Amino acid sequence: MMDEVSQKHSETPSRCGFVSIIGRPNVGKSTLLNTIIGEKIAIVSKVPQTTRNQIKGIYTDERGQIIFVDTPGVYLGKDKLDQLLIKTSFATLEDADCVIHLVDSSEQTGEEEEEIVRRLSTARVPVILGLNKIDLKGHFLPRYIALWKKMRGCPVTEMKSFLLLPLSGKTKMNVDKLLDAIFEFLPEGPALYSPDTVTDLPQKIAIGDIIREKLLTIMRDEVPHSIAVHVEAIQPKKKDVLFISAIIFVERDSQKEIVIGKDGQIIKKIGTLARKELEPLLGSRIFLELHVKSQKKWRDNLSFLQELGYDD
Ligand SMILES: Nc1nc2c(ncn2[C@@H]2O[C@H](COP(=O)(O)OP(=O)(O)OP(=O)(O)O)[C@@H](O)[C@H]2O)c(=O)[nH]1
Ligand SMILES: [Mg+2]
Repeated sequence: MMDEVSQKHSETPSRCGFVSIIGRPNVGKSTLLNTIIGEKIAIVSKVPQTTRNQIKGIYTDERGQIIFVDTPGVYLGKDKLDQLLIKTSFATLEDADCVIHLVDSSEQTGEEEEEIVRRLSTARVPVILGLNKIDLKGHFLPRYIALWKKMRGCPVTEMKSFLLLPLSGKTKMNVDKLLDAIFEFLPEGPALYSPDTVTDLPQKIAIGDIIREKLLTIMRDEVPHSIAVHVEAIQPKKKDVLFISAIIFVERDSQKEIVIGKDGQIIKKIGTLARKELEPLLGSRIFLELHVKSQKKWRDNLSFLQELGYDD
C-alpha cells in the first residue's frame, strides 16, 4: 500500500506557481499566510495597512511549491503612500497563477471590494474567493457572493476558474482545502526556491516591521497611521551581540512625544518587546537603539517614501 502511494506521488508532476493574496485592509491576509507557512512571516495587527510591502511566503510539500505573495490591504485613500500601496498590491496580479480574494465575512462589503472584484474579473487569472473569519459566523457572506455574481453576470456555480471557500486563518478551518484547490490551479513546473526557504523579505524590512508591529499594538487613534520605521544599521558588535539602530518616523511633534512617552517609558517598552521577538529570530543578543523623528506629512512625500523603500 505504502509503495503504491509513493509511486503515485512520483508519477504526479510537481507543480509550482505564484498566488497573490488580495483584499481590503484587516481581512486577515497576513494571518492566513502565517498559518499556512507555520511561521510568522508577516506582521499582524488590528490596525489597517499593517502590511506595506509585497511579502513572499513559500510553501513546499510533495505536490510542489506555492509562492504566496501577501499584499498591502486595498484602501482607496488619497495620499501618496495609499496610492503606492494599492499599486504594490495590484502589481502582483501580473505574475499570479492564482489569486485569493480574501474577504472578512463578518464585515460589510465596501467600495474597495468593488474595485478588487472589477480588477480581478478582467485579470483572467483563477480566483479563490476566501470567505475569511468564518469563525465569527460570517453574517455578510452572501453579500460577497452577490458582488461577484453581479460583476461576472452569472451565478458563482457557473463561473470558470473560480472557487468559493469559507475559511478561518485564525482557527485553520479549511486551510487544507485551500491548499488542495491552489495546487489544482497551478501549472506544472519545478520548485523555484529550495524547500527550506520560507520567505525572501530583506532583513532590514523584516526587522523594521517587527518594531512597527509593537508600535501598532500600543498606539491609539491616528498615531499608527503616521508611523514608519527605517532600520539604519545591523552590525555585529562584541561577541554574541548585534547592534541594530532604527528611526521611528511620525508626522508631528505631538506624536513624537506620545511615542517616547513620559520619561521615555513607551519607547523603552517598544524596544523591550521588539528585542524579545528579534533575539530568538536572529539567534543573537541584541542592542537595539531607537530614535524618534518627526517628518511632516511623510505619507505624501514621494522621495521620502522611496528612501523608506516603498517603490513606485
Ligand atoms: N476572528 C478572526 N480574526 C482574524 C482571522 N484572521 C485574522 N484575524 C484578525 O484580524 C486582524 C487583522 O489581521 P491581519 O492578518 O493583520 O490582516 P491583513 O489583511 O493582513 O491586514 P493589512 O495588512 O492591514 O491589509 C488581526 O487582529 C487578526 O488577529 C480569522 O480567521 N478570524
Ligand atoms: Mg497584512
